[in-house]
Amino acid sequence: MSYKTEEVAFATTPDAGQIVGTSKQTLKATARSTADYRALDAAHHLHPFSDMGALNRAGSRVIVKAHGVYLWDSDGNKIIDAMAGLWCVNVGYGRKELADAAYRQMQELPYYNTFFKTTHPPVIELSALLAELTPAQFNHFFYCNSGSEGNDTVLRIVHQYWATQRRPAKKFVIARKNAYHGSTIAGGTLGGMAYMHEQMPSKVENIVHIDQPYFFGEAASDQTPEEFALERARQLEQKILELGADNVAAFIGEPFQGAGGVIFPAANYWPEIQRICRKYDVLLVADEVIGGFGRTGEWFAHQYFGFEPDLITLAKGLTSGYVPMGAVGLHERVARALIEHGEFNHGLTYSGHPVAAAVAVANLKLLRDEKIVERVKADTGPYLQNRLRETFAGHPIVGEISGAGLVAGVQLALEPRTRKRFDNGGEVGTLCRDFCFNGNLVMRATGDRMLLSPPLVISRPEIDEIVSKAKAAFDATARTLGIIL
Ligand code: PXG
Repeated sequence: MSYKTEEVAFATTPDAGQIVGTSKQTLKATARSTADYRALDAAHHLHPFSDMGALNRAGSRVIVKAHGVYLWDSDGNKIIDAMAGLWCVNVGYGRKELADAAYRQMQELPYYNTFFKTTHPPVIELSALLAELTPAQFNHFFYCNSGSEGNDTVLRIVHQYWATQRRPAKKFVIARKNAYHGSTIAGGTLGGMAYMHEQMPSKVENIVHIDQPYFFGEAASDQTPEEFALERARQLEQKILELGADNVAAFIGEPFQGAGGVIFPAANYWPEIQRICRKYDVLLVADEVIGGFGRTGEWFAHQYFGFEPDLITLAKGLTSGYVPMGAVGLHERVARALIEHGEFNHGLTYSGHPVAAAVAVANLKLLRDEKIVERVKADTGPYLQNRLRETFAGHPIVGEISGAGLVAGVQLALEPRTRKRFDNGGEVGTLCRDFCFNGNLVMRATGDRMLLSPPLVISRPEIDEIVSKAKAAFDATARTLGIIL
């Protein structure tokens, strides 16, 4: 079908009639044909992290509508979204409560700043609610518009904290290779993606990296996951000693690496990291941009791994992606130091934006009052993890499955038993990702790992649909590689 008129009868597409369950639902959304959209997109839009030449030749998929865990494209295809957008649509698409909150707030007070001795009800409500939902030591929150800005803010807070302690020499921040902390200059520098560093001749000073706890890819063949995790955690201690503990301000890590491949360290990793940070008086920062707000079945991923950070970076699930917002939560002792020592020279026009804050409040109340996180922990999380492990047990190109709650990484491998990886792993991942997409399933590939992170409201039958579509895509990938099933 083509969309040439202002008003489009979506019901002409068989599946689309199910969007709201009515037979003649009309949508204003798509006024152009897919071909016209693609041509205009290619002519005027630069996409993030994309090879634009190749993308423009192939043409983008135009997403026009979403509801629950499903997306619809401009050709009327119904696609199941196993990535919750980009790890963010925790309450699922189409929640009217969030739209209503934005509408009401835009009419009441669409914008006001919080710079010059002013505040407003939405940011007050949000801060109080975050204090209630986060562990007890977090009582203060600073706002921004994204996870990247959140990590920029973390750096500013860390340096200010040590200045207030009269220890300005503590300025090095230790992060990890293959971490993702955003794409501002500071976020990109903190992150450990080599391909991003290559395109950033200007980096932030005093940031160094240690190795990641990626057992499948980097452990020696005779190491247990726990031995390997301990070895990688102890690199932090070595790095601190090398730099001098008096010069080290903070360590930052994602509790599990998200974009880096859903890499879950063994259970002894984070307690050891915490022990080292405490021993050398180094602030511990958990980047909860993906792990926060229920992904692992706990409200925050650091609770799943059992450690207590001094700072947490929040974004994505904070608003379920309905509007942009990020935040940093400060441990009471860090907050106190900032509060008691004069001005903190940092802020953004939209820090604590009233509409974003109102949407965040509505979103967090849904997560809390509908017991969505509890359901992930007790029901849908274990169900997804079990279904994946049963379905792919013994699959000839699946090396390991990592994850908890509603986040998982599936490792592609040439020889699963010996952990031998494909020489062209990135291409195999892309192939598998394309098979998923062609089967109307969105999964993400990071190199040779296939990632899932569906909306937290997903049901068991929808999980079954994802797993069976993923199986078909993995089988097709193996067949294309000439591997016998
Ligand atoms: N920290 C973490 C852990 C993230 O995953 C950011 C910070 C930055 O957030 P903003 O809002 O500035 O993008 C992220 C973002 C992917 C993908 O392809 C992942 C992210 C963003 C875009 C794509 O997996 N994570």
